[in-house]
Amino acid sequence: MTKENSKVASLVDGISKRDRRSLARAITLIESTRTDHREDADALLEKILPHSGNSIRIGISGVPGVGKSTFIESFGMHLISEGHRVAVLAIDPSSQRTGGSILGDKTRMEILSRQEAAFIRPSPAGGTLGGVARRTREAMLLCEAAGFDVVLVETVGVGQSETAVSEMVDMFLLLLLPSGGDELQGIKKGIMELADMVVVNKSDGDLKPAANRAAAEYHAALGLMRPSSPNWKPTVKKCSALHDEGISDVWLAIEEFRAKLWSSHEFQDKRVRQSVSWMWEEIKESLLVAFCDKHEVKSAMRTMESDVMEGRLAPATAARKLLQLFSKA
Ligand SMILES: Nc1nc2c(ncn2[C@@H]2O[C@H](COP(=O)(O)OP(=O)(O)OP(=O)(O)O)[C@@H](O)[C@H]2O)c(=O)[nH]1
Ligand SMILES: [Mg+2]
Repeated sequence: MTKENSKVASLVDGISKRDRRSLARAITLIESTRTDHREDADALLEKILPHSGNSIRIGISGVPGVGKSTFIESFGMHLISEGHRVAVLAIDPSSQRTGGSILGDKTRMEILSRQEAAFIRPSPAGGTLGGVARRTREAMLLCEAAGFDVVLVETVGVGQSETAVSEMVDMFLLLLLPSGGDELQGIKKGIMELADMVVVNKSDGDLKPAANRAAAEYHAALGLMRPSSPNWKPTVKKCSALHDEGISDVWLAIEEFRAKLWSSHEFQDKRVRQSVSWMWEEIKESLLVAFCDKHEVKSAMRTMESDVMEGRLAPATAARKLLQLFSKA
């Protein structure tokens, strides 16, 4: 057995024994961009694939400060008390800043992170959204193989990453603040449309009446949207992550969602569809990297770009010319 293979074998062994350190090392391996690491990562993924998939994958999004970390801590502890094992992954393509505010300095989910039945992994630093999304998908498979039956994928609700997350999970949960109409305007309609469940957080103390109003407004807004599933109408829940209120209700609704989609086979079909589109995403991402790396393309790219900018070349013509350079042996 070569050195590389024995490294992969020991990671596979550790993961099958639910060893969190092996899982963490395996994720570091798949995050590496080194070619030899990539080969090991592929070998590892092939080995663990038959043991993956046995979880519910939940995307959690919301603007900074809405209480994602507080919610995940409270929700995670509730799940553990019911015998589940919870993995938390984060997607934040901007995380080269400070490691991002996600899982950053403010709330570290300190209680949850100390649990044997929890695994928390911050967003891989740097890279494109496509790259970060790809590594998170693979990390998700590794977590499942390590026996985590609930996988939470957290993202900040400010950009495109919600779409990427919603495409890799079974259910997308949007956390919102207890404020009225203006708030509703501030949330991009597109993001609301992704939500299978809206949770109004901070429904406590003085904020309770506002939370009730907001929940009613969101309920009405969701009613106007065409549901993306024939088997599920997006619901609105209220909770206080800080005071652990309404958290078990959220989980009950998630279980109902899973049961409904499972019995209608929508759950399974969605996973299959996601796998195929993941393959194509992977092809696109890899082709683009290879394209930009090719010497002939690199040296012509700038000129082509300025030709397009100054109107000397039609964009499609420039693209075709560059593609010809790429496909030349
Ligand atoms: N009153 C009240 N405050 C809450 C609740 N949940 C979170 N908070 C507070 O809101 C602030 C932000 O909470 P976080 O959990 O850090 O929010 P976040 O969405 O993770 O923020 P980012 O990581 O910056 O995106 C903190 O001061 C929390 O204590 C809640 O249910 N009720
Ligand atoms: Mg946070």
